[in-house]
Amino acid sequence: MRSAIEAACRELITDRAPTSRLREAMLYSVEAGGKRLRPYLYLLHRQAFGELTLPDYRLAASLELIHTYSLVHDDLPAMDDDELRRGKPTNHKVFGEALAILAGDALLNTALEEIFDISRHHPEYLEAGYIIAKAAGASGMIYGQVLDMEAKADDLAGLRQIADHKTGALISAAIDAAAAVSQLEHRDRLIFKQIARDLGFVFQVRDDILDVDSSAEVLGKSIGKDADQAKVTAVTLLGLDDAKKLEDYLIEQIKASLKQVQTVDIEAIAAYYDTLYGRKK
Ligand code: GRG
Repeated sequence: MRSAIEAACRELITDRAPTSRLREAMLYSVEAGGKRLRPYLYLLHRQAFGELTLPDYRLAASLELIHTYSLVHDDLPAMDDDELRRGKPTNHKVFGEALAILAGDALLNTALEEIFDISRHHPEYLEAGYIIAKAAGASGMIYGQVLDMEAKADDLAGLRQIADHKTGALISAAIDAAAAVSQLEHRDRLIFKQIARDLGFVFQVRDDILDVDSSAEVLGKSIGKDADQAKVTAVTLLGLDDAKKLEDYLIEQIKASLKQVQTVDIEAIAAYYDTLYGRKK
C-alpha cells in the first residue's frame, strides 16, 4: 500500500504542476520520506468499512499532500525555523523561503483540486472532501498551529485542545472520510470519531516523548525543540513518566472503544494501531 500511496502522490503533483522548480520543490518534501500515516489510516479504514476503489488512492494521496504542506510551512523561519525534516534538509533550506512557501501552498491546492475532481466524477466522495478541507482549515489544523504558537496551554485540557486541532484534526479526518465514503452505520461512525480523537492525542503525546527520548538520526528531525522554544507539551507539563502513563491510559481507551464496534471487522485496524503505540519514530 505504501508504494501505491507514493505513486499516487507523485502522479497528483506531476499531473497538475508543470515541469518547473515549483514541481521539484513539491516533490522534494513529499518524496523525502515519512510514515504515510494519514493516507494509510484512510485506506485501512476504507478497506475495513467497505471496498477500496481507484479514487481512494488519490484521495489518500491528497491527505499526504496536505500533511506535507503543513510540515513545509511549519519548518519555515517564521514558524519553527527547522533545518531537518524527514531526514533531509528542510524545503526552505534547499529551495529558499519564497519557493518553500509557494510549494506548501501548491501542495494544499493540488490536494483540493484533486478532491474536487474526484467528487465531480464520484459524488459519494463529496462529504469526505468537505471533512478533509474543514480539518485542514481555520477551525482545524491551522487553528491548532495558532493555539500552539500562542502557547496558551498550561493544563492537560489546554494541551489536548491544541493536540486535537494541530495533530488530531487531520488524523481524525482520514478515518471519518473513510466512514463517510463507506456510509458507515451511524453508531459505529461515532465510535470511530472518538477512537480517532484519542489516536490523534496519543500520537501527539508520543511525539512529545520522542522529542526528549530519541535522536535526530532516528527521527529525521531536530529533537529538543520543545524545551528550546519553551513549548508546553505532555512531557513539560506532566514529566516523562506521567506522559507515558497518559499514553498507556489513552491506548486502553482506544482498545475499549474498538470493542464497542458492531458492524466492522476490526482485526486489521487493531493490528495496525498496535504498531503505532510506543512508536520509536
Ligand atoms: C503550518 C498550517 C500548519 C500546520 C502545522 C503538522 C503541524 C501543523 C506541525 C508540525 C509540528 C508537529 C510536531 C506537529 C504535530 C503533528 C506531528 C506529529 C507531525 C508529524 O507527523 P508525522 O510523524 O510525520 O506523521 P511524517 O514525516 O512521518 O509524515
